[in-house]
Amino acid sequence: MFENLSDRLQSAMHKIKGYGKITEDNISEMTREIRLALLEADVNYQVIKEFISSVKEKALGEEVQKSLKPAEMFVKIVKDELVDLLGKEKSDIYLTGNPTTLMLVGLQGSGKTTTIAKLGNLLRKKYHKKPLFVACDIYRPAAIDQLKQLGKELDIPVFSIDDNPVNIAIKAMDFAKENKYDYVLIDTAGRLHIDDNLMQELEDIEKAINVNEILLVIDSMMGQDAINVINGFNSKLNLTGAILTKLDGDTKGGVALSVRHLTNVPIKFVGTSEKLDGLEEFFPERMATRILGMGDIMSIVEKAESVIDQDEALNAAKKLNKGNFDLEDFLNQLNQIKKMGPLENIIKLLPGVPKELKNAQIDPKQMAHVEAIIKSMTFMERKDPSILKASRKIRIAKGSGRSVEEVNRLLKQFEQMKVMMKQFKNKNFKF
Ligand SMILES: Nc1nc2c(ncn2[C@@H]2O[C@H](COP(=O)(O)OP(=O)(O)O)[C@@H](O)[C@H]2O)c(=O)[nH]1
Ligand SMILES: [Mg+2]
Repeated sequence: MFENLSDRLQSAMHKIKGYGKITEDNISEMTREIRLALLEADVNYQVIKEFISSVKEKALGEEVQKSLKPAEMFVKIVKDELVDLLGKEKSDIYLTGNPTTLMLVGLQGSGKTTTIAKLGNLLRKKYHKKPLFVACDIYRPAAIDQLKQLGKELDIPVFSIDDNPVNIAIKAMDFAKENKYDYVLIDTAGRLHIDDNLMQELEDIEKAINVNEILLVIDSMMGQDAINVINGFNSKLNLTGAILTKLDGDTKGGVALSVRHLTNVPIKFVGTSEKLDGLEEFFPERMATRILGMGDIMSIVEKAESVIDQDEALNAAKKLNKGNFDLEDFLNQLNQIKKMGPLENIIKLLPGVPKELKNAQIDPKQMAHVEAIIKSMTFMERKDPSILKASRKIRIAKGSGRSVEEVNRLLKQFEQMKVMMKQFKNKNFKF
């Protein structure tokens, strides 16, 4: 995410740490580098100008000059300004309607339909809502099919009837109330450009029913044009927020960093993959720390919480503590980690990880091999690997399609891990 911007800002921040004290000269040098980084990231010119002047003013302030750690102070100023630029506080989604109604709008291909599905998934999982999808993009039959397909995958019903979008929305609301759905998500039609007919249709839906949120979906690859699109939609509809999609692609970051400042529409969610769990709530603070390479532990913790079975994790921790963690437990833990998605995505969020490692592709096959080896063991062998003698190892190697060396390596690593855990324990680490 925003790799180039991130690299450039981080190398600028790194440089300043080499300076003993902060002078006007090196502030100028730093801000020049930051300015270039933002320009390259396609951040709006006006936004850059204000950002830089604000950083400069604060850096020249007395507090920094007198500080014992001026470099840290400078980094903090940049971070705080970034947080401000991204919207300062998290902007929550409306949850307390009865039912709550949300409409997604945006250009064609921006990701509305996919995001409806992701939102339904998230609202149900995190906020225990009972969502209903409404198909108001009636012009392309494929669009309705796409929503139905996604609804089927998630087991979330799709309200779809043969009528005009306004009537569909009205009848969907009645249906939701009768059937006690507490979150209505309306998928709307898009066009390639802002178009009067479409705007009129969206306005008519807004007037006909009580909509709590109108969220504009924007493709983050779009570049500066996105600002015109947002202003166009915002002038006709009461937008309550924006969702930036495709942040997993090689978007430079300009839109994300310019939107809030130029339009005052808060970013509420970001799309981070094509999959149905690829939607995150947007936290300005976390995004800023991520961009500056300070890591984003909170996002890892949250991701872990959403996919990891708490009881199982606790159980494993207890076993580790007692020293009787076996290969069966190890296999369970591997499966839990797998649920968090590709490992390289998690590593990217860790603070202070060197760039080479961040960009390393972790071969999922490696994990699959470990899994295959453990699965080729009998239950007794997993519980007590010490019974594994040569003949058993040969059998396991054959069964898993791996070599005996690999089996040995895994066993050795597992023993080392146990020793390490014991050391933690002796140091009174609490799990
Ligand atoms: N990589 C990635 N692809 C996305 C994301 N959101 C949507 N897409 C893809 O963008 C394309 C258009 O999405 P769709 O929901 O049909 O857009 P709509 O025309 O606005 O309804 C589809 O291929 C989606 O899979 C995202 O966050 N990341
Ligand atoms: Mg669509």
